[in-house]
Amino acid sequence: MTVIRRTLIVCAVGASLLASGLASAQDIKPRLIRFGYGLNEQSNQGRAAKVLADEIEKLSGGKMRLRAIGSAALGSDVQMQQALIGGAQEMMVGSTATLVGITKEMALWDTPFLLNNVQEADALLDGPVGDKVRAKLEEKGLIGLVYWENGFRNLTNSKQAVTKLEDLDGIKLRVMQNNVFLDSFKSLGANAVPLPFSELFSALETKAVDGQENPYNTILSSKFYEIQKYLTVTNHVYSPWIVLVSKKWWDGLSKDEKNVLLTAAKTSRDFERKDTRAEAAKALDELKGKGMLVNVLPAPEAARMRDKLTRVNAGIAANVGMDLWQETQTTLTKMRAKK
Ligand code: TK8
Repeated sequence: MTVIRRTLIVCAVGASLLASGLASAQDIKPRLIRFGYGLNEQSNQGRAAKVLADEIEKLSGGKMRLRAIGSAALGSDVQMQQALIGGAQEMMVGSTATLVGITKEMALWDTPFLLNNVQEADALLDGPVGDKVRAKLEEKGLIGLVYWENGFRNLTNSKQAVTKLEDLDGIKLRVMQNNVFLDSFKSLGANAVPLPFSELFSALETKAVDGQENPYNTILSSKFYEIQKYLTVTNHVYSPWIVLVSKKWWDGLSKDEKNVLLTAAKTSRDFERKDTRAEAAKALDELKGKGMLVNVLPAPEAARMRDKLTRVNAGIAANVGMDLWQETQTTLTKMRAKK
């Protein structure tokens, strides 16, 4: 054993003795949870973060306190994930798409046109398939509590109305930091550039990129209508958000504390989906009112887009594993047959 290693062990023992000595102090002080998210406080993400904070406070009788910190003030999705893994931050919510580099199974949710409606999303995400994907995070140092709805994604840009596939040619399009999105939009002819969401507004404003894709809610809450003239309804993919906990920190919680987090997370999920859907139903009209020019991609062009995009499916299936892919397809087929 080297001197350094011996010193480390001595320090570790010392630190844990100190920690146990502090336990009584901790009983009085509330357990502080730093919860980061990327959108602003006025967004659907911000509103649900508040519900989560209130629930945790209530269920723990004030012994646990969640501080929700929005607008990526604690970092981009990817940076926060790393902070959680390292134990420097306790919780966050972010896009599943930005987790693919850590857990390849998350790419399942990036499959273009996988889901037809939000009922299918809820069933798949809250069922065995969603659970399996979530469970994969654990070996990477993360606990996935629940999925929130980000929503069906649509295209905006500042250059021209996209009425046919070829209109994407030459559009510099910001995509999430994820190879499925990068490949998908490259295969559609766009000049796809991966960027964190936290840098997106200024990239659009300075014309470093011409366009982006996100649900109506985000286009509205992030004020993209100020700098994007054209909105094309494509609904090309359903994006979930996922509420994450640092496993390092989670492992130190009592059973009761874990239960508080789980129960509160479920309440926040139910609120968030309802709230997001109510907002999405009104958002398109609001965006038109703000001056955006909205067009629905004509059906034959949508079919061409679908055809090009679903070519990335084979790659996704291979990445997430054939078992998971088949289970997903079977679940959806069964659901659709029931109607
Ligand atoms: C917010 C992101 C955002 C996502 C994106 O942090 O990056 O475009 O849709 O919601 O997670």
